[in-house]
Amino acid sequence: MSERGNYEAIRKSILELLDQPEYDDGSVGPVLVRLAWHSAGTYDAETDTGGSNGAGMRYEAEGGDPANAGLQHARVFLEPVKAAHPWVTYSDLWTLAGCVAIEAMGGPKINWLPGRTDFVDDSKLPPRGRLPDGAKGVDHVRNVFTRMGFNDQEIVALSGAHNLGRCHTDRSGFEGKWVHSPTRFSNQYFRLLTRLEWKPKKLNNGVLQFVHVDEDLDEGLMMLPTDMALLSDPGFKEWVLLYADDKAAFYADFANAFAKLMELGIQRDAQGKVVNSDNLKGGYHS
Ligand code: HIF
Repeated sequence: MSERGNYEAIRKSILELLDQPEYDDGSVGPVLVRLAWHSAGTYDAETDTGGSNGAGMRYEAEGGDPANAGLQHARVFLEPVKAAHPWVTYSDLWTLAGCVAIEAMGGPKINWLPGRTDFVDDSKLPPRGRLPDGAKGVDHVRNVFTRMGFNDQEIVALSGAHNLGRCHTDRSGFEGKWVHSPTRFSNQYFRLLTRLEWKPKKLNNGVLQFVHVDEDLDEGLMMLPTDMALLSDPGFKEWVLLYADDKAAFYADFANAFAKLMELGIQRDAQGKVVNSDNLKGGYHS
């Protein structure tokens, strides 16, 4: 029997590649989560453009957006999975990999559905500049995520993903990780955001971030200006405080918000079948 449509096989292949002792903190999980989110986070609800359909990051226009620096590593890690299961679309593979990584790192189960296409619909291509800029503040964060269709509560729930992974000077200009265990999903990001004292620090490259030096561990943790923005706005802060205290609420809300992120721009019928992928006009295939 053909393996086509067996997403359990894809999940298994993804799980097998997550642990990479030589890479960052020992797992490619975090960068796969960032790939999944950046593939979807170009969405604009008003014009119904952008989103994960089309896997546009394969091409220079989107892949070369400075906001996507470093994600070529994530795509390369996933190439063996694509080679072993050529029937899976890149857009399904990248979004599923992020969800599998979240679950494998101890996060909630994300309700992921297949059916995305790799046909590129020229009329749906997002311009550069749709992804958020970590150097900015409250209005920027709210504008970018409202454009995708998220409310304040969902924005804060999503933000808990910065529990995972780290910043790299050669990718974003920022440096360091948000929590001490960056390959373990938890609500520690919110706990540290609310309980530690954060001080602005200008890095040698001129980039401004916020730092907390943990004397016991002699290791600094960091926050982006956009992370700090969640504390300075009452509409965001109430959710930060809730998620710092209530891990179960965070897991439940995060799972819903991340599943919604993965679905941006994907239209399904009542059976869950994608209705806007098979008959795209004027698209081209990779
Ligand atoms: Fe991130 N994010 N993100 N992010 N992000 C980085 C890294 C990760 C923003 C900026 C950055 C989300 C929202 C925002 C992850 C997941 C999510 C980096 C560092 C920056 C600068 C990149 C590097 O240098 O390698 C901004 C401004 C956001 C809007 C507020 C999402 C909610 C938190 C949507 C989300 O899921 C993950 C995971 C990483 C770690 C990647 C790694 O390589 O370890």
